Amino acid sequence: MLQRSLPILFMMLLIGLIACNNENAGTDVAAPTLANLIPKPVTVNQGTGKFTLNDKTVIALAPGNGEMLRIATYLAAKLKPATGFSFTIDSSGKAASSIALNLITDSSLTDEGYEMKISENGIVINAYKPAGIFYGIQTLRQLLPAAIEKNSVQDADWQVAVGTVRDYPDYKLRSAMLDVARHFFEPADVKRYIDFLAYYKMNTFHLHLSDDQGWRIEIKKWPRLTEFGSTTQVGGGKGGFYTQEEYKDIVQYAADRFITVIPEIDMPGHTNAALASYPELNCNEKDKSPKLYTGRDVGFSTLCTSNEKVYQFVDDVINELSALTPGPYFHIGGDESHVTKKEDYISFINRVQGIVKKYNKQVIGWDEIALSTLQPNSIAQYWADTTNSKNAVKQGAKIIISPAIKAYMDMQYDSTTKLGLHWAAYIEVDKAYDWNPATLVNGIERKDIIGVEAPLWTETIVTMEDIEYMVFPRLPGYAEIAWSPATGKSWDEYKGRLGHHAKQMKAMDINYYPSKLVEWKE
Ligand code: TNX
Repeated sequence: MLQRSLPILFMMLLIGLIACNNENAGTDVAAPTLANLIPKPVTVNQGTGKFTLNDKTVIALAPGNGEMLRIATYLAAKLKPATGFSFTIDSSGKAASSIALNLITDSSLTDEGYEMKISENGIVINAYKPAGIFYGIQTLRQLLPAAIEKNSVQDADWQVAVGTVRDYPDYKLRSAMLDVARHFFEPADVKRYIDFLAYYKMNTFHLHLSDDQGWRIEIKKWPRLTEFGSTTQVGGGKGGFYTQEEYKDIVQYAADRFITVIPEIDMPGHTNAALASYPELNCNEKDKSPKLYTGRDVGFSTLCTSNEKVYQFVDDVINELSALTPGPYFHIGGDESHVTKKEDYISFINRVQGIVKKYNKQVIGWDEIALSTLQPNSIAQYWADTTNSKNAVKQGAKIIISPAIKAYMDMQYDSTTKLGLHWAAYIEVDKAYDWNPATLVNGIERKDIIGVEAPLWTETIVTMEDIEYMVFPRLPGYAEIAWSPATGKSWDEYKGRLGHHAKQMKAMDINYYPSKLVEWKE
């Protein structure tokens, strides 16, 4: 008897060993929880029990709304690869297991808010507007095991904790910038960056499209900007640019994720690439254009502000780029124009604001633009100079808060960081998180602030891996500053949640900086 059962016992032991060694088996054994969301929702209540996605779960929605159907399709595309389930989109209202997406008439949720009810039988996401449904979906992604972010079928229990969430953003504008001028990044990288913003409920993407080292957007009337002005970058190398079609595709990709693109053409300084392309934009036209520039200095170039040709150029650029950009904003730069005489700078910015207005866009400029007479709806972006920024407020302008000392993602974490700069500060992950835009500057109050932006300048940033290293893990913190209520925030509490996001960053293959200040729960 014993002899006959020995091989069976041995087999059972072997199977047990294999099961224990299989890293994928029952991935994420921890009980599902609502406790680790970033940005932290306005209210969260965890119940008991769990809902488990299965191969019968459908995405349910009312028929007849194309935008809702598009969002449901986006959700299915996010959930299918890792689960392998089909997630049929269903409007019969009869499914046994479902994720239901509903528009409701509760305007107190605001345009971007949502509520989510998870029971053992299914999930309901309600919102007043489609954007809110989209943000509810981002919350759902974070509530599932992190393996949901993988691109191939994973062996996991797709559980979500029972509970409710009611959530809406604090700031209207929640933004990150990417400088594609100092180093050029291909559309695929830009889209990956946009996906990062969407995951953390940011709604604005500022694209810095021109600088001394390169001009990155095709302008049909001024073809040498890209034929010549785009052909290098910091340190040399081939540079690059977006055709108008590629730019439109990026804008659409962002719009599909409820993200508005702010295009920036930086002027009158930071214009060497344009000046090198067209001699007539220089005051010393009779001499010659400057050469293309591949260094890292700032503040040495200027458009010739007394030259009418320059205004034709600016008009054409703003006209073409505005036509490609559905969003309400046009960023005119305006920073560090150190070689433009002050009176010339002021008259230039005043005139350019009028051109932007003519093409039905709202002006945004770095805080120096407050030296000019701001148009009633112009927006100043506080990055360095509090006097300029307060002056903008006095003129009635709204402010985007992007202080270099807190929010510049190109600043090194500490003195050992290999990438990045440190002219403004070292910004460790705690310092990036632990500040309040509404109390940072005496004289700039909550009511003056339209939103928060974290810029990434790319003098030292060459690859997507470099981008990820500087952006993560600071970006989730900036997103939380912009989305979640300011009261009750603390680094100590936040860093626990952030530690849990290591799994998601890993699942998304993000090359993040593993700050020692955080206990990473990979
Ligand atoms: C300042 S921020 C700049 C950029 C640089 C950045 C580097 C701003 C408006 N101007 O031109 O890339 O510092 O951190």
